[in-house]
Amino acid sequence: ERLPELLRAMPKAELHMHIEGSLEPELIFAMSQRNGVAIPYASVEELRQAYAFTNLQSFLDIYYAGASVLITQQDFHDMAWAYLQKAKADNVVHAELFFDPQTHTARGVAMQVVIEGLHSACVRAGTELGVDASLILCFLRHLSEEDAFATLEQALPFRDKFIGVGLDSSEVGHPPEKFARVFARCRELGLHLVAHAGEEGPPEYVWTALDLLKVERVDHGVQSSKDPQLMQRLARDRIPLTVCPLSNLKLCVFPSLDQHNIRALLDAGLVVTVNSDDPAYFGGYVNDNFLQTFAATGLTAAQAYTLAANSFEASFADAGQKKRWR
Ligand code: ES4
Ligand code: ZN
Repeated sequence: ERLPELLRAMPKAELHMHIEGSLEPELIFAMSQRNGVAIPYASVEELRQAYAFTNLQSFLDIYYAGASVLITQQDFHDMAWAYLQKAKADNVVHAELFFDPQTHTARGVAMQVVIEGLHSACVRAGTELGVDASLILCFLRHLSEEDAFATLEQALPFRDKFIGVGLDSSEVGHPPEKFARVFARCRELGLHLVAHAGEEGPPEYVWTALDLLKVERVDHGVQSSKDPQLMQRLARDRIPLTVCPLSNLKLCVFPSLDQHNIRALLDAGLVVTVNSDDPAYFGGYVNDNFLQTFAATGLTAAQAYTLAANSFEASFADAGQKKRWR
């Protein structure tokens, strides 16, 4: 089979993955034991069986429980290093990793432990794997503006160790405008800006992410196809969408992969990319997303090339690096 081999072999950038969502059940159990943190599952198998989701919130409840075993700087390093080795195996040459500091600082884990543990793995990936990796700090949108500002304050001593900020967690009922002032401050600080919008939420949330938060990319954004004017705006301004097909399938955003709208988004001229979101929870890493999506929807080799080129264009790599990729 030539198309699957092309999908596996082609160099690509991964732009939408939550590092806490790469924690495999085996690693959750190992860390639970070495840190003496109890989790309400008796075995790796029992934990994996809990991975049956009906919507975003049903996933987030288990995702935050899994992240509770992360305590030491070594834990954060080991988690990111495990992901970056998988990324290397999938021919990812550039990765931008989301992390959720509030999930950890709320449990008493210091910001320094989180950021330095993750960052050391990113540096190691550059030297040992030739994978260029950087971090994007995400604010949890179900928490307050005040909490987000406090988190930003705690992270600023480590400003050189992350390249941007994002917005994630429960979308419906938490529209982007709650974070307009935090994002304005981050913009002044020269941070890159992204936000989850239009995953489960309406096209309106994509408009406000663009116009009020001034994001450079939209994470998911698949609900945009319900609004023709929004589609025109995304195409005209070449605003990338970081699409995560297996995530959308597992969280029941689409009833099956063959009904995913990725082809319609591509046909409308949008800068679509393919990503894994939470690979340990959604049944696969980035190449699994490519392979299953292409098998289900009949995308072509030309579209594979477009998706890979889009991933580099949409990345926050510097202009010199982008030139070398073209
Ligand atoms: C997430 Cl799939 C998804 N959506 C929103 N927030 C998230 N955090 C981790 N995965
Ligand atoms: Zn996500």
